[in-house]
Amino acid sequence: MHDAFGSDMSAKLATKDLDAFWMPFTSNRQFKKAPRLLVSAEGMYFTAADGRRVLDGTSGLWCVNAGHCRTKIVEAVRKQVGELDFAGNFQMGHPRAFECAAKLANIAPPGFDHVFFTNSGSESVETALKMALAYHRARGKATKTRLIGRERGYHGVNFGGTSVGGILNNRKMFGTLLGGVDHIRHTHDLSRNAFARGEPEHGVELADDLERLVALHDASTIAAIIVEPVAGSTGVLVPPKGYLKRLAAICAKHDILLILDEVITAFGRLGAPFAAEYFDISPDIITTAKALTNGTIPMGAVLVKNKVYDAFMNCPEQDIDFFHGYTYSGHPVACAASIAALELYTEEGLLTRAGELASYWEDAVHSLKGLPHVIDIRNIGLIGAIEFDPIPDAPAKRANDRFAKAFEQGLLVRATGDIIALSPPLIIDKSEIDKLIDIFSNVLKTTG
Ligand code: PXG
Repeated sequence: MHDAFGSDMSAKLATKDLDAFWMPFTSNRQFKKAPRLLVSAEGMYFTAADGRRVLDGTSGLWCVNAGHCRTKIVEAVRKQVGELDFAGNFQMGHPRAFECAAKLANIAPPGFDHVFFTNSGSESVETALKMALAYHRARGKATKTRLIGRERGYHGVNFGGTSVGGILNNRKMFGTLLGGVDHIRHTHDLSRNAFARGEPEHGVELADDLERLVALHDASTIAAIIVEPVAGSTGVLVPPKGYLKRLAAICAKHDILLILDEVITAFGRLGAPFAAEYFDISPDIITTAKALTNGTIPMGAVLVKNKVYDAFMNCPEQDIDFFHGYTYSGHPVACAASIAALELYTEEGLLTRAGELASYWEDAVHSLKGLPHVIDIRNIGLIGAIEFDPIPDAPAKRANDRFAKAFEQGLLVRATGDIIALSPPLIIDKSEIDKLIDIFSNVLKTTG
């Protein structure tokens, strides 16, 4: 016997069974009228509640880079939870957290020898922003308190991340947010860059917008800028050629910390372990989460350049050096999952596999050009995006309809605004890429 929530759950779940869960970033009433439920997963596929296999075109939510339910990670979690379920890391410690941090520092870009653990991308962002403020203060530069973000940026949903974020709908309901925050312009420019393959040609000069804010506020008031190397949630905005290097140079010139938010790009999404390496820049702080554990257990990590860490280590030895942390910072089960995931990524060459598939993927995604309502296609690494002309007075409907249709036809994609984003697990092979594109081109041909 299974109750309504058992594993043989059919699509016939009554609306009342779904009522209690207030779902995140969801049109709850619409969803509950026609729920899309996933009940199991393996490798490249989910299984839906009605038994259909659904190709995962989004790595869950940019998480499962090695594919679903990988035995090595599942076993590591099973073992850890029976051995040490919980131990804190405030003035105590357990070996898994140290092991995990060392493993991460080992694959991190040069000069990132220290790791602060969190439980999500949002918490990694808050941690990085607070670190930036405290860093300058610890160096006697206490006037550097301003935080800069970018229009259309997404840095999670807590107050700091929402404040430096630049997506209207994520901000407008929540009052004045943090003070002392400003934003540089975004880089999306269809008039010059539509259908660019990889990094677009035009827009390097948009990095100079940081100079505009320096001229307005003075560098002595600016602590840090946070940007995504490739803006994900807003619909995949690939940075113009040379843009990130120019931004990094302006930061260095003005002693502004560069926080690279790699929550979706870390762990091989672009074909290098970190986007910092892919774009050949050296930020000061890198925020991660998601694929850190292959999505198996919630966890985030902030990778810290040595100069930042060292600035905190000048206080008297008996003093707490950073008044910040979470009960679950470095949770043993999350650490076990992460250690196993990082080993798996290395063993299977997944940290660089996207680079091997990138040109095949690029051709595949751009083959959708010319289909109805497609006004742009973008790609980098194993990321793709298709943008549609919006239906007048019904923003986001075009992409939402295609997302729903794709799910019916056995493919999970992600809709954001009038854009569909694709980010399959890095284990995808060429025949699965063909299948994904096949299903989706059919959806585009048959949806109004
Ligand atoms: N920074 C970036 C760059 C992100 O992409 C976060 C921070 C926040 O992470 P948490 O773990 O707190 O959600 C994110 C999250 C999508 C999508 O469809 C993207 C995210 C989350 C959910 C959906 O693009 N990114």
